[in-house]
Amino acid sequence: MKIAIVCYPTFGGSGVVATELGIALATRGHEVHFVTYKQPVRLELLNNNIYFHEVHVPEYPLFHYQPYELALSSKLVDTIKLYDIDLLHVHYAIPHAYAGYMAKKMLEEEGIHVPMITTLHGTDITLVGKHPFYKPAVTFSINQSDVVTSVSESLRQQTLDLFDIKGEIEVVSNFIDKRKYSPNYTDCERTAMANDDERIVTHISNFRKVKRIPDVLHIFNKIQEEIPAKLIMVGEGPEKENAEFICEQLRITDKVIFLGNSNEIDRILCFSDLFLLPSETESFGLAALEAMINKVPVISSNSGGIPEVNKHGVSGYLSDVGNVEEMAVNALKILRNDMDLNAFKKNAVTVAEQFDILQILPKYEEIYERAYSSRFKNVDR
Ligand code: GMT
Repeated sequence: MKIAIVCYPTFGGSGVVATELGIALATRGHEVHFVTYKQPVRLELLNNNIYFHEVHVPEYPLFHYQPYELALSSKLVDTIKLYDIDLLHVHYAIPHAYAGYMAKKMLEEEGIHVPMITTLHGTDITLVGKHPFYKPAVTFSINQSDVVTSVSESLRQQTLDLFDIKGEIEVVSNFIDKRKYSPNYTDCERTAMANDDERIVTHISNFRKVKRIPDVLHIFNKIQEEIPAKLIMVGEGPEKENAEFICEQLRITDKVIFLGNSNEIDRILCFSDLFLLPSETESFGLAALEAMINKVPVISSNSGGIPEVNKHGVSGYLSDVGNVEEMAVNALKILRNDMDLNAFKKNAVTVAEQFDILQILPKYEEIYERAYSSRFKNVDR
C-alpha cells in the first residue's frame, strides 16, 4: 500500500513510534511517505520505499500564529494526489487529525477517497486535548477518523471517559524491534560514565512537568545515600534548569550527568542498571519499554498505561505517583546485589519481548486493509 504518515518529528514517543512503524512498513514492501515539518529524528535511512515531504509554513507578519494546520493539509492534498496515496495515518490527534480531516474533505471534492487512521498517543488526550480550548475540535476530528487506535487500554478508557466518542477505539500497543538488540553485545563502555563499583541509574524524557523530574532526583538521592551510584539524565525540556538547581541543593551535582537530547539511547541504556519513570501520567511509557528491551529494570509510577508495560516485581516495581520513599526502597531491592539485579534484567527483556514489532505490525496492516476496503462507505451516491 501507499501510506502517508503524519507525526511530530522531534524527540518524543509519538514521533518515534510513527517513524519506527513507517520504517518497518517500508521493509514489508509498503511505500511510506512521511509528511511533517522536519525529517523525523530516527529516520536516518531514506530507502527506496521511504519518502519525506517537508511542510513549509512561510512567515507572514500579519499572522500572530502561523497556520501550520493549513500548510499541512495543503501538503497532504498535494502529496496524496501526486503519489496516489492509499491511506493516511496520523499520529497524535492535535492538530494532525484535524488537518488530515480537512485534506480528506478537499480530496473528496475531486472524487478521491482516502481513509484516515488516527493514533492517539497520550498528552493529545490527557493533557492538551481535554482542555476546553481544544476539546470540540479534538472530539470532532477523532469522530471523523475512519479508524481510531490508542497505544494502551488505559488511554482508550481515558479517551472514552473524557470525550464524547461515537465509534470504536482499537488498542494497538507501542512496540520495539527485538532483532535490533543483540544479546551478545557486551561492550557498553560503562567505564566512560561510572566507576566499576557504581550502579548506573538513568532517566530519559522531554523534561516536562508530567515527568516529575524532582522525583527522579529525590529517588536517586536516596539510592546514592546507600550504595555508590551515578544518575544519567537524557533529554531537554522546561524542567531541566530546576533539575540542575535541585542537584546543587541535594549536593549530588558530581553524581548526576546531564547528556541533553541523544540519538544514542540504546548505547546509554546498554550500560544502565536501572531506569526511573515516576511520571504523573503516561499513556504507555515507551521509554520504559526501550529500557526493558535493553535489559534495564524499571522503577515507575503506576499511573495510566505504565502497568501494561512494567510488571510489578518482575521487570521492576510500581508505586503511587509521588511515593519517592517506596520507589527508592524498591530501587535498592533491585540494585543491592548482582544476583537480584541480573534476575530483574533478564525478566525485563522477557516482558519487553511481548511487545515485539512482529506482533504489532500485522495489526496495523489489518486495520489499513479494512479502512482501505471501506473507503467509499460514507460517500453520498
Ligand atoms: O510525554 C512524552 O514523552 C511525549 C509524548 C509524545 O507524544 O511523544 O509521549 C506520549 O506518547 C508516547 C508514545 O505513544 C507514550 O509512550 C507516552 O507515554 C506518552 N506520554 C504521556 O502520556 C505523558
